[in-house]
Amino acid sequence: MIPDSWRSGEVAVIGMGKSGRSVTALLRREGARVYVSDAGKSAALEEAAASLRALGAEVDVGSHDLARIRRAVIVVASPGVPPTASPLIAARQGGVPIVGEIEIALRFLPSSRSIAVTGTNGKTTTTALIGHLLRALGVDAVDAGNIGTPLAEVALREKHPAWLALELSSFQLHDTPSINPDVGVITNLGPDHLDRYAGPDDYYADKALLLANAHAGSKWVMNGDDAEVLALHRRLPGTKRDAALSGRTWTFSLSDPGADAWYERARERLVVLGAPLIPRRELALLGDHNVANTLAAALAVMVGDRGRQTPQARMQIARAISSFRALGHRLEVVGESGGVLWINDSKATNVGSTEVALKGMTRPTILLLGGRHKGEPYTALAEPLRRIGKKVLVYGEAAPIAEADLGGLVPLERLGSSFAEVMERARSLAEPGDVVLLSPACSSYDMFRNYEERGAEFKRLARAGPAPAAK
Ligand code: UMA
Ligand code: ADP
Repeated sequence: MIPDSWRSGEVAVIGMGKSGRSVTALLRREGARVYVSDAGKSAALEEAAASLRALGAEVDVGSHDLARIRRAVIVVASPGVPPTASPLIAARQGGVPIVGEIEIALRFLPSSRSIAVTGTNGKTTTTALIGHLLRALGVDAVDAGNIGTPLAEVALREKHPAWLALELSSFQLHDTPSINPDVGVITNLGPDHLDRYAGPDDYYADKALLLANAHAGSKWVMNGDDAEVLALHRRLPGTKRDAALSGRTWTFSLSDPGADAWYERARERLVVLGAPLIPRRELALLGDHNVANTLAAALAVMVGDRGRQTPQARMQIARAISSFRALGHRLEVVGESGGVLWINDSKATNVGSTEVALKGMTRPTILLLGGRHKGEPYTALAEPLRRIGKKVLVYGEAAPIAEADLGGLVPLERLGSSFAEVMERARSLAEPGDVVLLSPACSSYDMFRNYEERGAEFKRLARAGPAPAAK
């Protein structure tokens, strides 16, 4: 499973998060010598270090031994470690190849077929839907990758699944040179992660790597409404123009009857591969963007195997779509109290996803916007906010930038970095009939461990109600 050259020295794993831990365990199981290091310092990392040492790995917590990394036979980078981080600079200086955890894990999963999903927004929802539909059809399928279960963890299992629903971020694609899915899906593209990339084109270039190994048997599902996705697809050598070289492509669209899967709005139904699949009302997810995610997922599952296009399979797929529920932190309705509706969209970590959330709002909305700035301007939010925004509360590190972009265009108030204070202010402004929407367009890392913690805190405070008045 691993080349002999890797056994001639040490494999250096950078980062001891989920992916670093699983890939270390996998490499140790194969008998490779592994040095794993993490720049962070915490009790959780110490605990992880102890369990990896027990597997025979050598571990550093709190620093990376750069000289040792420079001498490694291969470096395995965690997706959250940027190429400018010192251990990756050291690896490049030493001429050491850098790969990601997915690249290693794929070597151990030769018999698992895959539907791989990338894009700026909707990856997790689409991946979860694909896994759900496959399982409903009786296929032995597992969801993995950026969705949360490292692929190396799946590779460590005794039994490997027949199919993978594999979510891939741009960071993961950057270091997965042999990615070669049976079906590849791109949900949409918009600027994101500009704190890591020099510009949107560099970010899109990593997304394009999904198609890097396109061949005659490849199957692609592309967003036919997204000019950037179509441009990316066209730019690739051989793709689309020569199916004999690059495989076949299917498109989904929210309006185009010429697409392979489309939303027939006039009759409020999803049409896939020439026949109606399911009425819109049977889909329990809010917003047009989720119709697009569902079209993409159904199409990917159906083109993956002709047996999934029979009338019986279509019925099973439709039934499974109607039983799929929204994932947490994605336009998740927390509840209504005193006529005020609280919605947790903590996973909206870029401007595009917040724009989509605002477009879906039908009541005066108090928007909680802020966190760690990722480099995109917030100006695209002015138009939907003018339509539905009652007030924008900007907070956290991004507050001054958001205020500079949106102040004067929409009613806005700048707050500090206390989330409790932000929630208190939202509550005092909200009147019956309003919505309080956490759709922050930023990452959470300035104030929380991750978006899940931010969303959980929003839900807790939303449900806690006003603090009892002091006696
Ligand atoms: N670290 C170093 N040195 C550095 C920088 C970081 O040691 O120079 C360490 C940190 O101290 C930390 C570790 O690296 O302990 C973190 O690694 P990581 O951020 O790659 O986290 P993992 O736990 O391995 O999780 C990763 C993905 N994280 C990121 O891409 C940031 C998870 O996606 C993914 O679910 C998991 O692998 C399994 O595949 C999360 C994510 O936020 C959900 N993804 C981004 C997104 O969706 O926008 C791309
Ligand atoms: P990702 O894994 O790409 O981050 P998620 O499914 O986790 O995608 O959703 C992240 C955020 O983007 C949520 O706020 C969600 O409401 C929004 N979203 C989901 N699908 C789409 C889409 N197709 N287009 C735009 N925004 C979307």
